[in-house]
Amino acid sequence: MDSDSDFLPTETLQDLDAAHHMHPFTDGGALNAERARVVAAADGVMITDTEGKTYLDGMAGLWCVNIGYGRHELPEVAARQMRQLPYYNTFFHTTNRPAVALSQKLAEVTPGNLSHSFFAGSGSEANDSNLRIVRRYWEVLGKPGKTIVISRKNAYHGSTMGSASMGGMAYMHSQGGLPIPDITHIGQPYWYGEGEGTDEAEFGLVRARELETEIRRLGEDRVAAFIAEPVLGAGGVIIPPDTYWPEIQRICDAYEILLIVDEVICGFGRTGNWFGSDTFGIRPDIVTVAKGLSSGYVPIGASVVSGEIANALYDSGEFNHGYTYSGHPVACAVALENIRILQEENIIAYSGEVATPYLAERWATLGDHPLVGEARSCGLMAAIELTPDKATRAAFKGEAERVGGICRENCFRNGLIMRSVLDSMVISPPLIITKDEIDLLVERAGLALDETLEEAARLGLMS
Ligand code: PXG
Repeated sequence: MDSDSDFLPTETLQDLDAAHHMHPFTDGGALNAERARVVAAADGVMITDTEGKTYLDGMAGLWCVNIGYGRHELPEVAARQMRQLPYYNTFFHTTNRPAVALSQKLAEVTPGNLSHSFFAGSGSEANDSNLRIVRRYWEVLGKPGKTIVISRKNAYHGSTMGSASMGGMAYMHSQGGLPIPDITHIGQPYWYGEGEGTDEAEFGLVRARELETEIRRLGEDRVAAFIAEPVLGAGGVIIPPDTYWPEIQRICDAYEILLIVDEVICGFGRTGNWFGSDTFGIRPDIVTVAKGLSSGYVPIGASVVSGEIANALYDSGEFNHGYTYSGHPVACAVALENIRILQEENIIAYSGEVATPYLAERWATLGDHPLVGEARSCGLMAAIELTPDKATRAAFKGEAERVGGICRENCFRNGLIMRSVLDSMVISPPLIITKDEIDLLVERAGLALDETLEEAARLGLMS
């Protein structure tokens, strides 16, 4: 980058950031007391800040840089596309080469019979599209009463009014008058946190059957769809018991409702297969994709739907929905190049067959740490649950989130980026992470845990 801000000292950048930049999901007072970390460059699985400190990025940015940083092919494709056709819309009976090619490619790689893509600029936008798509679908089929979307508590589906309403984060609903009408939430398959004293397989069935109970409570003629992530990501890498998804699928098949699988995190290799739906044997009617679709190099999202849904929407006049950047040629070209690299370099096979079992084995060793109640992983997403008492899975004294926050800071100090979700720690590294880098990740996580244990004891947070 050759802009003036490249040459500004870190402190000036931090002052200007504090003066003019509003950060997402951020307590401004807390941020400005500490100052923002200015990230300047990245390569492979490592990022570097303006002070020259490097970190192993255990989060692949924000669950998205699946092919890793520093691939020169993507900016080259972007520059070529920008020179040729930087923008054109896909409204008014026009299209462009990258949008055509990407929609064809998504029909090839997405699960089952999904065949048509409706493009968006992000996962949130794509989920807002989904809300309108499923309601319009039933209206066209002569069932306009089917408007309710059932989702789950603690789900994350985005930050717009529709997607945040489908999300199940109570702290998000508490600001801005959410959820919007006709969205309900059932329990999540979080056995460690909510299934105490129960058999894990049985708990999976119980949580799945909440969907059936909810459909019956509302009336099948009122329910449009169920939306869920294969593994809840932002909610804390909640991996469902093996019994969960087959039962959900049975219920979706037994009732006349659509199944929207939000693959924004799980898609493009995160769970060791192309899609979380492949890993869990799910047959979606719609998938939401974003993040790994472009490995985060450009913003893009999409709703990929079955031919049946696409035809219903197309054969009934105009579907009054779309974004300026639906089918953006540069974003589509970059996403296509990202998928080419994933396919030609067998990155998903590597992550599933080599990195996944190695991470599972090394990550499980963190479960022996006195501060860890459970270590779990699915593909290249993983979590550890922090607790002062392994046997009882007790909570820490004081505010939830405090010990998680301490651990996150200790990770940073040790050159590792892990995200905290309340008092659990999660990772989602680039899929290209090597065995040596997995060793380094686990080693640094272990050091951070040691320091966190010491600090939590000193602060009297252990019960
Ligand atoms: N669905 C899922 C499953 C997601 O994880 C979205 C939709 C929304 O995508 P966009 O592109 O609109 O952000 C997401 C996004 C976190 C965190 O703190 C996770 C996300 C976004 C921001 C923060 O873990 N996931």
